[in-house]
Amino acid sequence: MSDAAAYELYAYWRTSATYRVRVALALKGLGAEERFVDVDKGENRSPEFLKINPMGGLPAFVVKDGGAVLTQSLAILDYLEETHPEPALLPADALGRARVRSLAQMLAADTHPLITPRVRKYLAAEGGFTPDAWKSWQRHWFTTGLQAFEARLAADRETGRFCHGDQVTIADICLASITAVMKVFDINVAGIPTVERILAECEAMPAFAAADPFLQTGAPERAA
Ligand SMILES: N[C@@H](CCC(=O)N[C@@H](CS)C(=O)NCC(=O)O)C(=O)O
Repeated sequence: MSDAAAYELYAYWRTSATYRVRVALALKGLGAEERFVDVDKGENRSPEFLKINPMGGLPAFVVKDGGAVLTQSLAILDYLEETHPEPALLPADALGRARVRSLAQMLAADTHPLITPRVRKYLAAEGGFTPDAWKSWQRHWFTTGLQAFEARLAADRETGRFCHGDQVTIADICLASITAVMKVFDINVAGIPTVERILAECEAMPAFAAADPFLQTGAPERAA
């Protein structure tokens, strides 16, 4: 893999947002040196990490030449797309790009933030959430997001082998990033056949397979 020395990626094994960057890097033939930040030990809230990302979220992406720190996975994907346009992860036309970004944000902006550790910790501490209540919460928001995503895919004629035509885009990356973390939490959503068909296409590609959370540094053994 080329360019591994050009970037640093602050990462944790199971993070959905970091998964997106890992897949995009791999699709573009790039790499990054990973810096492990243990979210379960609260290292993302340490003074050192908050200097890197005051939101305390992973990933953070460092462009070593100049030292710029990028946060927000979709902004990092845009940066990679602009600096390494091939293979393109956005369509060539403006309407297509808007559709792909809309699909991506249905999951990255409207679904994923609701199931993050900071929300879990707040609901447990301030809302009296038991582990079972948290599981129901996770299931509810994953289901809401993925069933809406399925409805869009099933209705739109632009849907093809992948979310938009026959090329992988950031919409596929965001989709797979959500279902990868659902597997970690052992959550299934019914009634999403188009999503399942597209995920099978993604998971057959080495870039997606290599980003599997259970293959990352610090991951536990996958449950049998
Ligand atoms: N919108 C951000 C999300 C960042 C984020 O919330 N990352 C999660 C892991 S997937 C995290 O580090 N959470 C820590 C926490 O919630 O305390 C992005 O796309 O990069």
